[in-house]
Amino acid sequence: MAAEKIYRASTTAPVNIAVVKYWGKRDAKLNLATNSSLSVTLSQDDLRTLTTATCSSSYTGDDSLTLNGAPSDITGARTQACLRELRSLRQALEDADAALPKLSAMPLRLVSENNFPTAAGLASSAAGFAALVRAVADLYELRSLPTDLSLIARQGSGSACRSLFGGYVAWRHGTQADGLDSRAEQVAPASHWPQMRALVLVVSAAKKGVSSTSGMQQTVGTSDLFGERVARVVPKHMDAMEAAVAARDFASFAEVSMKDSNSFHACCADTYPPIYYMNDVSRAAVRAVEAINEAAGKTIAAYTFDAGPNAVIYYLEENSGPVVGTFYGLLRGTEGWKDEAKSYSSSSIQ
Ligand code: 2P0
Repeated sequence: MAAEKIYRASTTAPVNIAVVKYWGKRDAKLNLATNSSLSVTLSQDDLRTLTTATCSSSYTGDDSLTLNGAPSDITGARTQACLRELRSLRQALEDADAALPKLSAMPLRLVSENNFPTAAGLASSAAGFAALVRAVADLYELRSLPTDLSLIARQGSGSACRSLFGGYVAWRHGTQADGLDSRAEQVAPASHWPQMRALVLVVSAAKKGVSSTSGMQQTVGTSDLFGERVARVVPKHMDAMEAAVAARDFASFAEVSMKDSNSFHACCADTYPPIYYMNDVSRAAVRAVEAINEAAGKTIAAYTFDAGPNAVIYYLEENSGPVVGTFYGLLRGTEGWKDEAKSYSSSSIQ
């Protein structure tokens, strides 16, 4: 008897770094955000997740996931929600066409690999869930649009919905209770602003102390400043950021990025008890950006920090000399930097 066929699909998904930050959920089960956010997708040459999904009627047991070579728990509610939705879409195709193989009934084996530290504030869950959802969607030949897959990836990890697109991506928080309007869309492709670059400074590759999921719920529950951020600060930043991207206005892009990062970390500090993601090396990166901009006499660099100490510095290619040069000088010459910070090569946007 012929061996049972193994069905297979592989995909990669990129990391995205928000310039207007997602922080806070209005529905923790569906991962519905309290505010919209906007991110820039980094090149997969530097940071990406590669996921292969297979299924076969010869497989026995439950679905499984291998992450960076080690077995990983797949029974969590978020992963289960993604797989359930993808299976039910496949099931609908099979119900409509009896000739299709019954992939939805077969156990899934997922093998996933990051080329960067997991859970170190480098958006590994974003690339991870985006790759998982797209690999299974491809395996099941769903032909769904990225914005529809973003609804599924969002349930894995909020920021994952943005990693299904390249370039400049908005996640609209939406207002519906079912979350069907809480989805990502591309604001502009990378080719719209090809000079944009991101320098990722890995200050620490250790796992972060407070997970985003629990940190943001503590902020929602205890920070008064957070209400102001959601009601007034983020809507203003979203409008200004979309206008800055449309006009390729780097000074405005940079100002909004830095202010939004500061606002997010201020809300973390206003959480009770306070959450501190940035450390002394992060603060030295802020001062370095200020010094670079002062020396240039205009804004040529912008910092942003997620739920960890690592810095992402945005700049335009034409200014890579003063920006990257300054940071490499710091990395080489300063105690603390030399030991703690390891830079990824600067990344283009894809
Ligand atoms: C962002 N972060 O917009 C913000 C900025 C961290 C700071 O999205 O609970 O891992 O899985 O929905 O997506 C990190 O939060 O949280 C995040 P869950 P997620 O990129």
